[in-house]
Amino acid sequence: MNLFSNTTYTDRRAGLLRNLNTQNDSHGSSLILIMGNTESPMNYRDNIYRFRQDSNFRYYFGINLPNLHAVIDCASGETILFGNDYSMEDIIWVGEQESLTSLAEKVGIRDIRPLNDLHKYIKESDRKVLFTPPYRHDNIILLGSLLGESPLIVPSLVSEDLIKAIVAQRSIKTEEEIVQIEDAINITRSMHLTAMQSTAPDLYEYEVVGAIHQSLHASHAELSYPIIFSINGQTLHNHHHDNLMNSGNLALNDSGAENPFGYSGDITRTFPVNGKFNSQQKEIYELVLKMEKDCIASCSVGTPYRDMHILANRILLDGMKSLGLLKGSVEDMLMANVAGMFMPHGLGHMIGMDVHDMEDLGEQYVGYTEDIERSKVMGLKSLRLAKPLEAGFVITVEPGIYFIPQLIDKLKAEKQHNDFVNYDKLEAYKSFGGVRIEDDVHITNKGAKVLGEYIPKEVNEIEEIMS
Ligand SMILES: [Mn+2]
Repeated sequence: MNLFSNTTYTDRRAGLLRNLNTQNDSHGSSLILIMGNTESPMNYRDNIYRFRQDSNFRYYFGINLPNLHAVIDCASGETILFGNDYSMEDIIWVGEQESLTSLAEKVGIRDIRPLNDLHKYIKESDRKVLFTPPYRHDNIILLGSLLGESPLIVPSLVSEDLIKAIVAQRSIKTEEEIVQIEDAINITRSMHLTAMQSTAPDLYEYEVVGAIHQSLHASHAELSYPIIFSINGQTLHNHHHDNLMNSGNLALNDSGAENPFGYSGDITRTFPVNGKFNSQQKEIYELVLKMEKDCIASCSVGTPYRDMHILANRILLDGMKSLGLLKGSVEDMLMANVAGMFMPHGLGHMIGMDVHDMEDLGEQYVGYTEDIERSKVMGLKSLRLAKPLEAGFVITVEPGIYFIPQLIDKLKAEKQHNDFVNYDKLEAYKSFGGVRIEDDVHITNKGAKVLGEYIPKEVNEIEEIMS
């Protein structure tokens, strides 16, 4: 099993208790319950999906196995791991497994108790139980039974102080985490180079997706999210791969690996199916590339990420004005949110063990503070990270420009943005698709650093790889 040293886990747990006391010093007698994930059946009990451990559980307790739960006693600082060793029946069917005692020792835990003792322990201790938002139904039901509450109200009983304490800690990546994230990005890089080299006219998208999977699994990695690979890049989360690719199409590949330590990469590249950008594609591509590079260069400690999203919008508006697709003052267009029509998603998000890091804890805790109000306009409303950047954050920077024919037709019919949009000229872009370029960036006191080995993104570099 891929584990950091036991001091990593004991230090993380001690840090969590310190953070929790900073939130609220009345938690001295509480219990922190962190639930691991169970196996998920696909179509009958023994036919299961790939097991994915809960990220909070893996962060604090390391063990990447199902059916484990852990309690940290805020008073004593001690951890109890609840779980069962394999029975002979288990060994017959799925083989031998390292003992829980041995695994627990590697993550600095000495107190291991049978899974069935969890109920009794919670009941008899009669102390306040702090837990994070459950997102799997089996854990919601288990929590209901542990707390003696209806599963329906369990999600409303989560501890905001615990959420804030975890977010504060997991947001700042340590050096050994950066090593793992870079490993995930380097595997992701091979997926992207493979995709560029296997794309050609008259192939189906799924044939390239198959090659991406091959490259991923050959590195003993798993997907950090379902692959987006499509000639319809204007559909933001397009998980269908059944189109025949034609010369003249752009292909958008947004895919990433989760490495054996459980850290994620999230990269997007867009390239021409026939290996050569036409002039229309090149103009829009170069504009998105400028948005990406300028935003990365402007990221620094203390800069609100919301400002970076607005910078991307400003470059988009200025560039599309130069191409004759927009008209009028860029400041007026910013005020009228014309950019949301062409980039309806946010500029980026935190990344770490989860591709959208810690979103199980609530996006508002990860990306916002109490005094940053969430926008309601297209684009900005989808910004997952708005708050000022801190040293140690790892974030994605992923601007895009999309021509969504249905949206263009709707806004045109409603005469929206008539003062700014040259709808006649846009007609020639309605089958363009979309361009997105995404890298994963480490914020340090020296500025922003793109993590991982370089993944080609200049026009000439992509054309060279595909030639
Ligand atoms: Mn992303």
